[in-house]
Amino acid sequence: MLILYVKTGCPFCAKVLSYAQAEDIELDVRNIAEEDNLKELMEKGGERQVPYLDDTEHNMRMYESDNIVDYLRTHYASKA
Ligand SMILES: N[C@@H](CCC(=O)N[C@@H](CS)C(=O)NCC(=O)O)C(=O)O
Repeated sequence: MLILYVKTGCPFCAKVLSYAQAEDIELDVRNIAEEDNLKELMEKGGERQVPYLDDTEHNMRMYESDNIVDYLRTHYASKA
């Protein structure tokens, strides 16, 4: 499962979301406006910063929108 932590109005989150949508990559999007999601993010990453990706299947977690887009492109984008 690909979990993406985001915040409303965050342009870096929007960039990742827009890339994933264009490539038909399914994300479980969790907004840190919800306390439980913020708590999860802090437990996993230790910093209050979004976007943050948790690829549960491959045990890979990361901050930084450019790195997230690169990761999605390399591992999940359609090669067609
Ligand atoms: N260089 C980072 C910048 C991320 C960033 O600045 N995120 C802001 C929201 S747009 C953030 O998490 N701020 C902390 C907060 O809103 O609590 C990236 O490209 O992902």
